[in-house]
Amino acid sequence: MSDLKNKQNFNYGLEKIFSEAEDFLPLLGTDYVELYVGNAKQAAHYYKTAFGFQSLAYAGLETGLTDRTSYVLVQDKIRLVLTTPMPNANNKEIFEHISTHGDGVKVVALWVEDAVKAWDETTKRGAKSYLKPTKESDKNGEVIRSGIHTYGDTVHVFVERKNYNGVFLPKFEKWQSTHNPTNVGLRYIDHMVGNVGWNEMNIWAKFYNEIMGFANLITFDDKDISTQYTALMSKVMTNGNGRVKFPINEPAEGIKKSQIEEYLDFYNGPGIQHIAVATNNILETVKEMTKRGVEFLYVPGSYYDTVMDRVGDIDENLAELKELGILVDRDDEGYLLQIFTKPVTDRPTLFFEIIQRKGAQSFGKGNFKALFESIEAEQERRGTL
Ligand code: TYF
Ligand code: FE
Repeated sequence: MSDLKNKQNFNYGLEKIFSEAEDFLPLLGTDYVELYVGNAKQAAHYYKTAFGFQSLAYAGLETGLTDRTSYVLVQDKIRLVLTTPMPNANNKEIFEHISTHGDGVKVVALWVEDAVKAWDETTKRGAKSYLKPTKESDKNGEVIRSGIHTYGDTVHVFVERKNYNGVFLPKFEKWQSTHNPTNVGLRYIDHMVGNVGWNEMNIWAKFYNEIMGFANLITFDDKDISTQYTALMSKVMTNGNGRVKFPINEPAEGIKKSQIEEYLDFYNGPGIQHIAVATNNILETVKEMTKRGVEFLYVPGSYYDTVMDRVGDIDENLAELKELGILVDRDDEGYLLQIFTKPVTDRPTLFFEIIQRKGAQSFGKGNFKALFESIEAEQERRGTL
């Protein structure tokens, strides 16, 4: 934490920052992200074909699981689980999640050394339990999972897998698929952003601070994040070692309806807005994803007329960035390249960000205006602005 603390452009001092020894919720990283979807088989095909994920594990009728079917996909450190309910009396939660929200993120699972302690420490600070510590085992060892509720119907599951060497979790089998597209260079989850309701950002920032020991890394108010028409506010929360970052957005007043309100209307409440995944070569990654049919937000060519004045020298070729619509921003430490997909579901809810960091640890504040104008153009087409 100490090196992060020295960085001038970040906003410390609002809350207590926990040193490593005091960190009551040490996180090793993101373990997996689970989406509840209407058709897991087809979603898995999409994320493999278009996003370059590989088949990892499967659980369903063939493996003795009767209430749901789950496909687990992997790309470097990212694990994506796609789950759909089967006719069964015990899984109302999954049916209701899909009918309320459409396809969306249910579980942001966090990798821990001790899932019992993670549950004890968070529930004693006021977290609402989702899953009491539960041991599951098979011939490959034992996994302990526990979980708590966060905003909306989203949950955090703590996964302790130090005594496990199976392919994913007990009850899952290795998935041998005949369809194995190559990866597109996605490496790890950089951050996952939640949209919460009006005036709820501070409530959830406080939740991550007091209940999960996170600190506020940066705050963007409605002056930082607004266009002529719409506004929002955002607080980036980070865990002690910086491996897990959760920005939280809330809508702000503008002349027109902000993208956050649009999300809340279509998702029927708070939830995960975007998953940002890191690559070492954004040009290649985006070229490949575009070829495979992923749709990215369109950025007006005029963005590239002034970008160099703002960011100075960069390694990449401007014409190539322009061709793909990749955005660039610089801070005290370096620069970053980022691009946003259009929503990946029919509802204008969940989307992905592809990000390449070259020193910069910030979030692309210099791109907010151009980005939000692109999003407004999409809202306009949908008639939801
Ligand atoms: O995660 C971030 O902060 C950036 C910018 O609705 C951003 O990716 C912020 C809000 C938003 C979309 C992107
Ligand atoms: Fe982001």
